[in-house]
Amino acid sequence: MGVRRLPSIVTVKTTPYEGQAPGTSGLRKKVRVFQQPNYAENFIQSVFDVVRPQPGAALVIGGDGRFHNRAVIQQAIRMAAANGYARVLVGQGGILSTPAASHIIRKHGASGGLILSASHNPGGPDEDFGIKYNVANGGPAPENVTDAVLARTKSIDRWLRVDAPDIDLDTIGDVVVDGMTVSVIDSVADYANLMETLFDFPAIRAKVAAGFTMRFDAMSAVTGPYATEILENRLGFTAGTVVNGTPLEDFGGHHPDPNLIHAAELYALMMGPDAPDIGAASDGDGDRNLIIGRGRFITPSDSLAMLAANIELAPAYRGRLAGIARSMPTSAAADRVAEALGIPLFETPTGWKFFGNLLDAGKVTICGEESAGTGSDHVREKDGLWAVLLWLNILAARGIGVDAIAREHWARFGRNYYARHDYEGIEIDAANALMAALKASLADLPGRRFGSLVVSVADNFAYTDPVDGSVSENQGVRVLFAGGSRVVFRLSGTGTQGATLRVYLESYVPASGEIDAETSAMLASQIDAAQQIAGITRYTARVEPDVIT
Ligand code: VG1
Ligand code: CO
Repeated sequence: MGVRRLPSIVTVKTTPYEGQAPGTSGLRKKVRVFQQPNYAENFIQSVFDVVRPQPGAALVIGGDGRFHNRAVIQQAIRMAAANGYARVLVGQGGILSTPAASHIIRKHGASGGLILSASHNPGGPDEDFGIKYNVANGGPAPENVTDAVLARTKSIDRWLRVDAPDIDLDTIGDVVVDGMTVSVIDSVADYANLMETLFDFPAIRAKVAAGFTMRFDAMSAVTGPYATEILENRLGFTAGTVVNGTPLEDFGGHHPDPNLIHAAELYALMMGPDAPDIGAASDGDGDRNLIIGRGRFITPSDSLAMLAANIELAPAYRGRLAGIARSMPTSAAADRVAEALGIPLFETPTGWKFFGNLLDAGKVTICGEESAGTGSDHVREKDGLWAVLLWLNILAARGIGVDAIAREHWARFGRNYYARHDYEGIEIDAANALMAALKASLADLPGRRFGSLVVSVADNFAYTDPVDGSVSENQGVRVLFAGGSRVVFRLSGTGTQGATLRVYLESYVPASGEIDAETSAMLASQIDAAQQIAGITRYTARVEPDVIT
């Protein structure tokens, strides 16, 4: 890398914008907000002012290809050159999936990365954009960094750029921008190679050759090229297995959110007579996954538990499952696996950044969230295709289908019936009032009865990181009932319009109980209790949730 000549720095005067707090996963706002003069620049400069790149430092830049991606990337390159980076690695076309970006940061020893994505939020001129900073381990910046960035956004008075034209983002190779090298890289090959080191590709290929079928819905988002290369080119699934495989700036007008509502077509196929053996989908930036077997939807919480229970069937994980981590609202299905295997289980706040220290310290090998995120220590982000490939590896090794894996799992560990109810776009004041009242009532809840349920514990979840001792408070309200069921309430930190109340519902049935029932029926008393405890309709005037996942 070496020392580079001093760039011709242009200092641009600016004033702070309100509300540039990085949420659960970076700063997310409407595109129109990001298009205001200096808006993206203020945030990126605040990141650079906090992380202060050392001489020789490299920065990875890539996004999910949504509208406004290229404009921000070009500007970020000029800013990186002015802020002392020696090298920028950028995905071809400005595109990198979030897990691929994490891999590139690690592989090239970069000091960090800017990921331009609003993930599962819709894209287009009137929709959402986002910027997230990842640190040198490849994972989302921890809270001490995001707190410092927020503080900096409140006092920022200038940002720096060099005077340089846009670069050609579509041609692979190196260019020099005022002394800084910009490498446009093909991230698909690197990522696909990494996957080949983790899983038994020959076994999966043999199963595909023997007639195993799949549909993968890339939702017109970033995963298309990765999925086509891995599933069709390397594993031999027939052409057309990957649908909606071309990344579009507006995701074809859809929410690139892989759940039963936004991937309804895939769900219908999987429940119908022509279902392939497995259906899967990924989100805007490629870090989430949806798994549906023929006639069997696997909840993300169950998927984490089932993958953990079988992960040692994959070559790279043989004999080394150290521990499991899940976010607090994720069901306790994984806890039962950890208990049975005699390994630790960590319960973290929502957001992948809380898994980073556990993964770095080797305390856990697999992590997951109820919101369709699963991943391992191969990168420091959740990874949609990774989860799909682990399922394929397990199916190939076990020689049974998705539904059989699920039934066998529940028959051994019992079943955690689970659903999340989202109330979207509610008034921020109403949402805050609901949460405040809920927190004020916590002390009185234990011992109270709601229908058939009796509260055993009620608290506002706080987490002490076992590695660095940092404390994160106010991470969601938990109400635990006797017998292992619970409701959890928290406000979303990724929305861009009003507030979103998330209500997480769970009931546990032991292996000897009713493990083949309808989820909604098994959660009816928890739903009633949640209404009574939080007064959802009273505060929000909503009778039904907008989205049930
Ligand atoms: C949501 C999910 C959370 C996930 C986050 C980022 O956050 O609940 O589990 O880590 O999105 O995922 P919130 O604060 O809205 O509940 V992604 O794929 O949008 O980067
Ligand atoms: Co995502």
